[in-house]
Parts: sequence; C-alpha cells; structure tokens
Amino acid sequence: MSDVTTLAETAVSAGTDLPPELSVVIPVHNEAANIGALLDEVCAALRGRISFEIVVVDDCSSDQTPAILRQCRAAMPELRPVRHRRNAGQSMAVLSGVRAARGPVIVTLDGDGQNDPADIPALWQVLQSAPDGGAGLLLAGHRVKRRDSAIKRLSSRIANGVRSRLLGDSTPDTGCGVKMLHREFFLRLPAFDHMHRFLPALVLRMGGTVRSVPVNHRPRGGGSSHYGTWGRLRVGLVDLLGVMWLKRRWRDCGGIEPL
Ligand SMILES: Nc1nc2c(ncn2[C@@H]2O[C@H](COP(=O)(O)OP(=O)(O)OP(=O)(O)O)[C@@H](O)[C@H]2O)c(=O)[nH]1
Ligand SMILES: [Mg+2]
Repeated sequence: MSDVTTLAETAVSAGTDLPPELSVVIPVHNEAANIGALLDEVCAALRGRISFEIVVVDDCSSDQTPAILRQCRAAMPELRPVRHRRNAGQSMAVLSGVRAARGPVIVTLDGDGQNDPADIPALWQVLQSAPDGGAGLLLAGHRVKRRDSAIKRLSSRIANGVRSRLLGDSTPDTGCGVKMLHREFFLRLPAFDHMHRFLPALVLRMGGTVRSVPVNHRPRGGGSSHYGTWGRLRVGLVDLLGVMWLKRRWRDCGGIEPL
C-alpha cells in the first residue's frame, strides 16, 4: 500500500462531517518538550475564528512525542496526528501532512514552538483578501527579529542572499517554517528532501506569486536543533543547483482548454 493511500485512509477514518477551512500542518521529530504547548497555542489562536484541523506528522520520534500526541488527541477534536513508518525528514513530513490535510488552505509551522500560532489569523486575512482567494499565492513568513544564535543568523543571512540572487525569488527568509498556501497548489510543486526551504522559487516557477509577511519568532523552548550549520549549508548548495535546474527545465503550457 502506498504512503498516499495510507494517509488518505487515515484522513477519512479520522474525519468529521465537513472539511475545515484551514489545515495547520506541523512536522515533528523529537519535540516532546514543545508540541503540547504549541498545540494549545494553535487552538487558542484559531478557535471561534476559523474552522481548522491540526495535522501533526511524527517522523518516527524516539522520545515521548507520539505518546503526547495520543494524549492531546483525546482532548482536542481538531488534532489528527499521523506517523511516518520510516524517518524521512522535515520536507517529507510536511508533504505527508499536506496530502493528509482535508482543508483547502494549508499553513505550516515548525513543531518546536519557534513560530507563533498567533500570526495565523493575520495571514489568513491576507490570503482571503487576495484576488482569487489567493489560489496561486504563497505567503512566506519573514522572521524580522530572529531569536537564534549569532552563527545561525549569519549563516542564514548568507544563504538567503546567495539563494535569492541565484533563484530570483525576492524572498528575504525562505527558511521560516510559517507558510500559507492552497493545498492544491502545494501538491503541484516538485517534491524532494529539503524542498521546504525552496518553496518561493518553486511557486514562482509554476506561475504563482509570493508575498513575505512579517511574523514573530521565539527561542526554541526545549529539545535540540536538527540541523548543524555546515551540514545545512552543504546540502543547501546541492539543492540550490537542483532548483536552478528545475527552473530552467520548466515550460508553461498556459493551462488546458477543451478542443
Ligand atoms: N518530521 C520531521 N520533522 C523534522 C525533522 N527534522 C526537523 N524537523 C522538524 O522541523 C522543524 C524545524 O526543525 P528545527 O530543528 O527546529 O530547525 P531550526 O529551527 O532551524 O533549528 P533550531 O533553531 O535549533 O530550532 C521542527 O518542527 C522539527 O521537529 C525530521 O527529520 N522529520
Ligand atoms: Mg527551530
């Protein structure tokens, strides 16, 4: 059975009557120290404002994350946790969450609490007031005041500078975990490990538009970072070449029409 089938079945079995307006997708790996509080914050930010679900994708955590998610699910009807059978990384977890989502609009958040769910309603308003309900629009969070170490801020600034120059994506902060876009549009993007850092370029390649929106950023609550500075830069370079190739090899047919 394919992953897609499995997740689609999970969606149906966990589903309630009407699909929500918004699916909050959160990839997690060993975030036991953070995920419970983050889920409470999402509910506090959205209940009574937007109908929503929270799809948390656990990527084979070895800590208490799955147990905490099971516990939260009992008290949180909006929560639909799913689990990868094998560890596959942050991008694949986001993709699995988007596939499993039932809402037409997705917002992604990091699972370590660095992103602030209180930003979601403002992003929602921006998307709703865009032409076409924001069908081809990516809202990319911009962490104006980063709460990371100096070395991380510096390496991120260099990476963003090189990336935006080579890809022309005019996005100051592609690595921010806060992204909002239509589910159907996300699923048209090419999928690969670490694609989550290149969403603006991938969206522009498909004829979409990108708008950066300032968002809050907070220090990591507990647990530990998943990425080392050099590892991230090295992989980022290979991915950058890959995305440049993808951009060059795309040809736009302008859509299809009946003959
Ligand atoms: N599903 C899944 N999620 C991951 C994996 N690696 C990281 N994540 C999640 O992706 C998000 C971002 O990872 P972080 O480790 O916070 O990366 P970061 O924000 O650059 O690093 P810190 O500033 O140290 O937190 C968090 O929600 C992680 O749990 C993974 O292998 N699988
Ligand atoms: Mg983080």
